[in-house]
Amino acid sequence: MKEEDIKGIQELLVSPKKIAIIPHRSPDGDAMGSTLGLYHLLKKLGHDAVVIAPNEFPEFLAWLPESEKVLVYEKDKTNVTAVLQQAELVFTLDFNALHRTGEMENVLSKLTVPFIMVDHHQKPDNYAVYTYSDTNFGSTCEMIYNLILFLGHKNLIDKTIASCLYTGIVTDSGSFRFPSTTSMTHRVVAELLDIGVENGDIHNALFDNNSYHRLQLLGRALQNMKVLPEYKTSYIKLTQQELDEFHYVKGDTEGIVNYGLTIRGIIFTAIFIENKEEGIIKISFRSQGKFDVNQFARDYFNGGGHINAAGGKSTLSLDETIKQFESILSKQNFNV
Ligand SMILES: [Mn+2]
Repeated sequence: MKEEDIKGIQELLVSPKKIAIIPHRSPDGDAMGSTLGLYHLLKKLGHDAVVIAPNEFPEFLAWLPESEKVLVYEKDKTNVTAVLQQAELVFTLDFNALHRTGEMENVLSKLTVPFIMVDHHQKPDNYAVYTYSDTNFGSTCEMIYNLILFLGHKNLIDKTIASCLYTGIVTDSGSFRFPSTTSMTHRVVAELLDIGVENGDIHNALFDNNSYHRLQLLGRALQNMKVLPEYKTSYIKLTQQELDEFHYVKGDTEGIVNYGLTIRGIIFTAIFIENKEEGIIKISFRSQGKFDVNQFARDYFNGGGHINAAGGKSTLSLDETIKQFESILSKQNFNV
């Protein structure tokens, strides 16, 4: 981070302020961990902080300290809009384009107060007065840890803040196995453990909380998997009917996409999930090595993300979307 940006943020935080902290829509462990971690720090500094999620966060994150105080825009648009309009400062964490907040973009884009962005995705928009954006980081939570140090508040990191930050680091790194995991990541985690993070309990809370239905849905998803060895590609599809059959609740399909990469020789995988309510097919892409799914998602499926993990969507039917996907594969170079 630039010295003058750190100074600028310090100046903004010098007197108590009403601060809104925003994760992206359909927030994940990193989005909720970073926003709540920063929230607890700002409260300790005497600010009137609030986390405002565009929509509901998944159940497996409900143990995060004070997640019950998170406001959900799409559940209560009128009141939450009023809260947003009173904010004197806005942090946007773990995303870099306001459309990632869905409908909430309409409110955010009209605010005139300063925005601060902390994020690790590619190609940030320039809506923020201070932008801390770096794709070398595996998680926004690791960047928030750095930001707290830059601001001179390391001594304020307690077990609560550390647990929030640990959550984003562990979820966004695939439990420390993605290549974005650095020696610095492990050093930060070591510090967080010294502060008292109960890593075993957090792993249990995050990963050992399947419902019976979710595992059955996973079983169906795996049976639906197609493998295209000539393109080193696999993909999974799930219809709305299948989601209904297994009593789908939000978060149930989280992580299923990753199974496609665990097949020997596969470097590219996708999951296509039909969403009748929104009238779209939601797509997640994963890759190993240099095959750039961020570019792929941007080029063909109205999305984006990171080089090895990205999302997109399609307004075609599920079958047509998959047909389109398969036809694009022949144009890709998988010998990267
Ligand atoms: Mn992230």
